Amino acid sequence: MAEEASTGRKDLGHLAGAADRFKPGGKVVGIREYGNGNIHDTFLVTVASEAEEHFILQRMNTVVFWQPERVMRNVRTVTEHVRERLEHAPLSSGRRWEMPRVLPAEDARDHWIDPGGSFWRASSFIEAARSFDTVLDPGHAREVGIALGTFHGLISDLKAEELADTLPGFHITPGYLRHYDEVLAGKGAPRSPEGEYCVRFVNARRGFAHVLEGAKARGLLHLRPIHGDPKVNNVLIDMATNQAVSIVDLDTVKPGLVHYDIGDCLRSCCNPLGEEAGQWEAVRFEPDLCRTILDGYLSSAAAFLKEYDYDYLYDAVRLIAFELGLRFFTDYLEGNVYFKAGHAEHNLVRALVQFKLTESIESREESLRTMIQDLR
Ligand code: ADP
Ligand code: GN1
Ligand code: MG
Repeated sequence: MAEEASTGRKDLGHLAGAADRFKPGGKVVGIREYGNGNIHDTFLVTVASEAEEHFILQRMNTVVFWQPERVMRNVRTVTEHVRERLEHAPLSSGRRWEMPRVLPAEDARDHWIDPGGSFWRASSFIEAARSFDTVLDPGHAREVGIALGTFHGLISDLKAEELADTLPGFHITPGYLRHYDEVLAGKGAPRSPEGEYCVRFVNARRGFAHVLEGAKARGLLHLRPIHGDPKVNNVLIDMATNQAVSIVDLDTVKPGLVHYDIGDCLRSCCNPLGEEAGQWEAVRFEPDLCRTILDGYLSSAAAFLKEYDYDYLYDAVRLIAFELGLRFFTDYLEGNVYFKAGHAEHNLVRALVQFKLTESIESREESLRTMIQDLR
């Protein structure tokens, strides 16, 4: 019965039906849940084929991405752009770097909608690589930084008009704050000590929420193509060399501030207990990992960062940790409508983790600013 509990026996047939639509070039011989993403349902499909033994099958979350066809167009644009660039100019480092390919469904479309209305897509599997939910060691941290810098370089010449905005308002912190205020007004303040702590935490940082959008509006920071979601488990590491080989999860690639990406990468990687830490009181930000990641990132990105960009790096990591806590807390108040949640309080605990992380970042402000200054 354990098998039924994990995916559901009825669902297994359903999954095989979806997998069969993507012409895997061989019989599907296995399907299992894969990865720890918070948005889509992701499966690894095994195929009896000599060419490609695996592919990734996803049931897209169309509540979050309510125009999934536009997302698929973007993902194709990005992956094809990077593949063409690499064909003409391979990375000077000579390292392995791969982009997943969008796999066509049998009618040559890039998705299949099942009779129940679920939206399915498939992509090639990056073989002999895996991702981790927390950073393992300084070598891993450096590779994540290198991966983000490499990816920013590879998409730097994508034009804004080539990319649709698949998630309007993504990483616009003042917008999340407005939405939170509406939800709080509608649902009423939570009564638990943890809920009250979160409300106080957000209130104390209202003015800060505008820091990056304000700098953008003043013309100090500029839009560039970004990933949007470069957290540690979206970076794939080659199992033989321990080098980063890919960043997946390309649904949110669009013009934005590189600060959103750098902040997201740091808040994710410099939290050794991880986003899912049960012991949220013990969460802390690890400055040595931060230095190592920035060092890896800057090994390719220093060429395009401007003076003002450095001025806002400290604010970026503080803000994106705060913003994610605010997003989790709002989702808890709303009844877990956005992030997948294992139990009713899951997004509350996730919010507490991010708020503790934000406090830890704030307590290190002076040393982090000095570190960023030294890296210039
Ligand atoms: P979500 O948006 O739910 O996070 P992702 O697209 O990130 O979904 O997929 C979930 C996880 O599956 C990723 O974090 C990664 O570990 C793994 N994954 C996704 N696509 C691939 C791929 N093409 N090759 C290898 N692993 C992948
Ligand atoms: C989601 O899809 P996934 O799990 O890689 C979210 C990110 C959050 C992250 C927190 C589209 O990322 O913004 O930082 O959860 N993605 C979207 O774990 O909202
Ligand atoms: Mg992901």
